[in-house]
Amino acid sequence: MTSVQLMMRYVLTVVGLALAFLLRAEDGHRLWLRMERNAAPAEVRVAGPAKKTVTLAIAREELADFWKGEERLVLSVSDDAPGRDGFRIRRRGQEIQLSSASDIGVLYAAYALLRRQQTGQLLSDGQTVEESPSYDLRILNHWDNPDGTVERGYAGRSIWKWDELPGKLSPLYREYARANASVGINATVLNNVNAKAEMLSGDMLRKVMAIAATLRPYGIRVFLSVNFATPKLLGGLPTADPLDAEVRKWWTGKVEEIYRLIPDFGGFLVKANSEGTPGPQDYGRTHADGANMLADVLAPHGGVVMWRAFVYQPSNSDRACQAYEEFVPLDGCFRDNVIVQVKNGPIDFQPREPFSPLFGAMPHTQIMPEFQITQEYLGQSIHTVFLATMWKDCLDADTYYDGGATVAAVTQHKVSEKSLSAMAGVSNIGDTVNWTGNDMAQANWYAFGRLCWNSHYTARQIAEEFLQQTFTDDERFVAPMCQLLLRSWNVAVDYMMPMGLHHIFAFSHHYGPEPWCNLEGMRPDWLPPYYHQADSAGLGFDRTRSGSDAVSQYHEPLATIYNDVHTCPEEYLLWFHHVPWDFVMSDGLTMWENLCYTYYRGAEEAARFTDLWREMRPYVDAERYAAMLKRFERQSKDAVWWRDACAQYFARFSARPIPADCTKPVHLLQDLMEFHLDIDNYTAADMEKLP
Ligand code: GCW
Repeated sequence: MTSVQLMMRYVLTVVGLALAFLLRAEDGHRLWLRMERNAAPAEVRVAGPAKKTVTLAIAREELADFWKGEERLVLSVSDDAPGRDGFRIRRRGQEIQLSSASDIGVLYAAYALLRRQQTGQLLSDGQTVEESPSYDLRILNHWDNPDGTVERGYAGRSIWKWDELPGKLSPLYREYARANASVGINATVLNNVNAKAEMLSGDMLRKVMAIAATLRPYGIRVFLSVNFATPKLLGGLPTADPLDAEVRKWWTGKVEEIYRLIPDFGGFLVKANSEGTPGPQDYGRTHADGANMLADVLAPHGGVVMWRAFVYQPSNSDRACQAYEEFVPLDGCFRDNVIVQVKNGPIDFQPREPFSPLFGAMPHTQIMPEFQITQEYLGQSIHTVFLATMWKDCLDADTYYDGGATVAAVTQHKVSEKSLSAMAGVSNIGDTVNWTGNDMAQANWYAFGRLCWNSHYTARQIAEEFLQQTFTDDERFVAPMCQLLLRSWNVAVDYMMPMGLHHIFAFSHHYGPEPWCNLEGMRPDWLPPYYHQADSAGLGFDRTRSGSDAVSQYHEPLATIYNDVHTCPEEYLLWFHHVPWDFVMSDGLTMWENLCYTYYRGAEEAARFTDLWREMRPYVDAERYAAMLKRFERQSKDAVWWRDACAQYFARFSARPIPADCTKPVHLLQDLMEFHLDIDNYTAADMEKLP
């Protein structure tokens, strides 16, 4: 080896080591909070009497550590500042004042100021900014089990380390609290709605107390999911009948025990008489009887009941109609501290659903939306799908209640006398180093918080902010990636379930297509043919007035618009109609042709995402670049898998060829039908096993 070669090798080694160091530094763990710490603390003063709270100390420390501006910062809690967690930031010359009626409002102001710094939205002299949240309760729902597994979790195991608690506190708890506070999330349900009774044992409650204490300074209140049969399963009572005096007494004692440990405990989330969970109907009582009993027990302590409306039975009635049928007759029967929690769509977090008709149908009841941040039905932690677009679609949809009110307006009680508002998101968080498995899926956690805070934010604004803070503010990265994120939901819908198709997933794990899945003896409403209804005449579920009549659950003019195949929005066509294969759509092509072209278009766009990501290489650190590249590549392969499976499978019914200008399928239908993916909790290694 010549000395020049030796020298080169040395240089390369040093560069390699430096790169490796940088690479470790960017494992995604810091989320969107990647500010550099100041060498010397910035000047921050706390004014006024409420100086001493831990929350104010955190606000002060965050700004001292990360504020880079020349201005002095003054924090104050004062009655003339915005309340309800809101805040005011005012710049006067060389001073910036951050004030709120509460210390948590001041902390939110601190994070808002740091976000402005990170995204280049500095305050000019004399400028005042005031913010207050759209929803009172901005709450994550963890579907985490006491054994550390996470239902529909794709990012490792639960961050709650029950085995180590209460003695040992994982540093993750504080980091979690900080990340949530930075986007305004102020509540969390620690455990799965499919709740174990043991969650309310004395031992578990002491563990919950330890978590609550860590989250409290960041303004986050803890809630628990409860199993309705807990008085039987844990308390040894013969019944869990909500109208039974002993049952009520048991809950009263349990709730007192909880509040002795956790004085600011938030309340209960309940999944009752749903997918086999126990509930008041087991005793001939209604959802209102069940919810109100718990609400009465919690009320003296200021607690709330979130009662889920995700209910359906394997009956003859269309699954999409059932929640409405059960809940609307109960309108006005719920206590003031009950909120009925409604999934955004009438079925179940499908790639695209119309909004649930329960929004706008229960004016005398507090209703809250539940969104799914974890991508159970959207490629899990492999596919990049930015969900703010989908959630905005729901929040901005006009329910036509009382002449016109969006889902956001209805759930923020803009049009009723109710007061307590809330929005829930099923978390995508696990103990994997980057929290969400997919670095880009952090955007969905971020977006959920931001939309709870202000449902008027646009998906674009949220995507931009996220990218600037989490990756780089270089426009050559932000502009194209923002476009990608904004397209990503539509693209996923195109390659999975276009035109209103839904629930044609592989059984149980819901990753990949299985429109043919027809397991013998299984509930029909858990099988794809129930939803797509493909036959020689056409495709789609007839929910018109002559079908299941789901359309009539919507206010006019929507009912009529949805009912008519010619006016039904084409993105919901196969949701509301059984459409003939040759039905001519607005572009002049038949339904069958459109179906094929949409699948092909989705797959092509997914492939372009991978190409675009390759172009982003100069702007992204090596570790996140490589991890995301693997995922984008898999996503484009999956899109082809979906396309080939669905186009070829439905061709069997349409008896029409896939249009000649579509490329030849990559997979044979028979092979895809014989493939069975055996996964429970997805890991990156599983990617290798897919078609
Ligand atoms: O989407 C379905 C999921 C279940 C989940 C259920 C629910 C927690 O497949 O895993 O159970 O919804 O929301 O209750």
